[in-house]
Amino acid sequence: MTRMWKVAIAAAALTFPALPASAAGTLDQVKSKGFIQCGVSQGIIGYSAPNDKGEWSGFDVDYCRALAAAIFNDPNKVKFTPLSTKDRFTALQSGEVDILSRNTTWTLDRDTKLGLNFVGTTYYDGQGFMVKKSMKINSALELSGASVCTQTGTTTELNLADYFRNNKMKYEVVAFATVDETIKAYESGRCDVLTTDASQLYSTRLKLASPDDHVILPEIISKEPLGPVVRHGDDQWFDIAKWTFFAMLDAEELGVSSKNVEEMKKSTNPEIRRLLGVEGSLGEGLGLTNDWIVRIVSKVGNYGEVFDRNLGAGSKLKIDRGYNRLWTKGGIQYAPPVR
Ligand SMILES: N[C@@H](CCC(=O)N[C@@H](CS)C(=O)NCC(=O)O)C(=O)O
Repeated sequence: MTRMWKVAIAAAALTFPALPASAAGTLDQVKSKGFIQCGVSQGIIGYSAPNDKGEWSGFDVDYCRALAAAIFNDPNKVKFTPLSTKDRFTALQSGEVDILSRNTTWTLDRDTKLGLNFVGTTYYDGQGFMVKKSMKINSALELSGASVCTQTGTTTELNLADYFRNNKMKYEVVAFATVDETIKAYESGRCDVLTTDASQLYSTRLKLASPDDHVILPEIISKEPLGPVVRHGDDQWFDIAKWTFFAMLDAEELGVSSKNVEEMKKSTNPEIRRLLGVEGSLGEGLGLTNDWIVRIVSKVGNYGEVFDRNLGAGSKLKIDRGYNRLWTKGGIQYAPPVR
């Protein structure tokens, strides 16, 4: 192929992201390279952050580890690409990553204009505000005239504009490309307020020199359904991505966890037998083995376990499950059945 053609095809792939050559057969490509390339954030405690040894952990990280467990029976067969808000979608479109698992809000615009598919809502979030306690502010409605730090290329910026316009309040936006710059600017007093998804405010507060000097205001001004994203054009990969998430929810609902999964294989409950591949051949439909959910749950855990250790009671963040409780426990997390 001449260089001119290569350039033309690369340009077409970016213009019509539904058609990149790399989109079809992601499972086969992943299998042949031996790992999943997973796009994550650049460092948000609880979601995706590397430790001193460069090992990544977090809620978004564990989703990719669950995919790796399902495919390779090894949660470590993942490489992580930290991506800024600005670069995250192009990295997926161009094939630099196989999947994006990076606190990304599902919106109509993103779902239809980028050549991408949203896998589901792994975390129901909403946008909030943080201010210094010394400001003695109790409500976001007292923020007229404030300067607000945020990140570029986010839904956060758009909601901020809507909220202040709707409430006829003035504000000045100070936007940065990275989370570290945003936090630094807020901490050094370049702005009065920091705004982002509420869960991230808790994690961001932990990064500040004196977290107790900052408060999160009660208002939640938007819906931020966060979830993984894949490219258009590869339904098998899309199915694997969706059902990995659903399997983790269904496992929690059926009381199957990393602690009891081996024991549960002996269960007489038909739903549990299907979930664990003791009966039926549901994994084959995805191009995986029939024990694919056993692999996920034994190596990574069910949804509740993953939530708890990264964001909930078993983590530093201690975020309440809230909407992210199962539908059987008063929340809105509801997965289609494994059958
Ligand atoms: N959920 C929103 C906001 C997501 C977002 O990226 N927020 C920033 C603010 S803390 C962030 O995660 N930064 C981390 C990073 O850039 O690595 C979206 O999808 O646009």
